[in-house]
Amino acid sequence: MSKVVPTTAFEGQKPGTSGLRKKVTVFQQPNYAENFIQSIFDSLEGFAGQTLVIGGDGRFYNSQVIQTAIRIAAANGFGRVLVGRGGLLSTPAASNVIRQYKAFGGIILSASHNPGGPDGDFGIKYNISNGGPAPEKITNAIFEHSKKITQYRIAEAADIDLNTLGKSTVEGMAVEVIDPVADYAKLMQRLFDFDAIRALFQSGFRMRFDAMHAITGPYAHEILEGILGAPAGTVVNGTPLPDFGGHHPDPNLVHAKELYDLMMSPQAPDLGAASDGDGDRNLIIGRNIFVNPSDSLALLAANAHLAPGYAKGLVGIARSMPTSAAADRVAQRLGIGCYETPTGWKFFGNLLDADKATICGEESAGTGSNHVREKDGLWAVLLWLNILAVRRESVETIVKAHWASYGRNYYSRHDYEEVDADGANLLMKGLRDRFATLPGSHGIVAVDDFAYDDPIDGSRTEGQGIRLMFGEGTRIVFRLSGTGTSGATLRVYIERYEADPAKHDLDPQVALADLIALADSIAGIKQHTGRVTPDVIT
Ligand code: G16
Repeated sequence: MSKVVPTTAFEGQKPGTSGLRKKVTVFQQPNYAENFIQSIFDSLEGFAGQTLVIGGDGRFYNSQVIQTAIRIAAANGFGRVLVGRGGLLSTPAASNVIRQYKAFGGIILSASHNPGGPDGDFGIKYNISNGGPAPEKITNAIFEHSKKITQYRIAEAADIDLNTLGKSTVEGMAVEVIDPVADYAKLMQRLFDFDAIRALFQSGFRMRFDAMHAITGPYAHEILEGILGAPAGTVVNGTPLPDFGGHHPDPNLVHAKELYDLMMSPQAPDLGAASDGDGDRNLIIGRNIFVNPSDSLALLAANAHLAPGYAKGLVGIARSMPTSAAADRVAQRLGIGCYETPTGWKFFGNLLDADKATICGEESAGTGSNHVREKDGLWAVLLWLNILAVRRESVETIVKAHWASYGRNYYSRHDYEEVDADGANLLMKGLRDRFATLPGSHGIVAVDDFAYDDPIDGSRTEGQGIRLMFGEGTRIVFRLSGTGTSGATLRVYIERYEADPAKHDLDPQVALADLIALADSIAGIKQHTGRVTPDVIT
């Protein structure tokens, strides 16, 4: 039997850059998750009898909300739910399952790279039938509905056994517990030359993949060590834990410091890689060289033809606005389309569906392609492996040859995390108030607040980051993160293009030192945030 439960609306159920992310304690309030899930369904049409995919990154509270989502889906008339065993599905694997089984959509439970555990973060995201995050039209409708919701429908049924593969029913709705890895592994096998990568490992090539006790552990164990024959021990921290072992599952130079230190030491293997909480981000470090995500996007695009899945070439490259323009230079040389979108993978969906772009990427450690509609951490690692298997050069040699050929986009992102939201908003307002006077000072040639007109559906998105442009590819961008759960996180993105190979060996913090100082003096970072240094420098 289903029942209708009266409820009252919660404030602030507004999806951010990637779904609704809040503290676990917020989600644990009675009816909080129920309201949001019902608001999702109430904002959709035509799903009666259709398939819904449900999965999450295994963080604390994952299994409870999965059972709730199954019951609400049954009471709302879905015909079938596909759920990953153990309630697990990496975000890219969920995207693949939605596409492969022609599902109506999917609910992904994750707060990505944010910490987990009872005091950590939780999140709910809705993906549409193309496998990608819902566009703003839908997320806005969900938010509007969440403000006036008065009831939700839920089946009164026992919990599903999520740990056993197989079929059951909840009030006439079929529930299938599926292997979270199998379909994804097959997809990777179709895209990449697994024989070449296997031969690379056989030749003595060594890597370390840090799964950060998050979702990619089972995927990496099966694909890298199982199918590709990398030695046991290649994958570390490979068991997903509800609190990620107490760490931030964020593959950056602060939270994956152990991997970074190893890669800079004499014991470094040939490749170091990591992925985040829900498996869509990636970190790539060669022996002695960190590959920044913007460079990684450019390098993957320039070399993608070496992998069978991309042998025919790319139709276009898309990147988020704060991502460096390194990929634009590759697109230009290849003579293919190049697109600049706001931050958020959801903005790539239309370009991928319309076959305008093959590879997309973001400075926030996300790269992916038209194989799914999410960024894909393990995909990026496998493409790197495929390239290394064909070129048989070190990561450092490949990166430096790329810079020599295309020039180097010196790039860094400075994050001031969980600062006072009022101060951060004042900082942004202070910059906007000076739009008329900034050009002409400090070498600034133009200033704007990035806006995007989607070339496919014509929708417009405004207020996506303040850009101070200095000409010749030099710029400073200020943006407030849309993924944090307390206070505000200020991101400052700094970039300068250098064509001369003789000047490519600087530490980016040195190469960009004057711009970094200028960012503070123009925006008043210290004054508005009370912080002297960033929390994370990438
Ligand atoms: C999400 C989005 C990405 C975005 C990133 C950072 O990633 O999917 O598109 O670049 O957040 O966003 P922000 O700068 O607003 O914090 P993830 O991995 O957290 O889902």
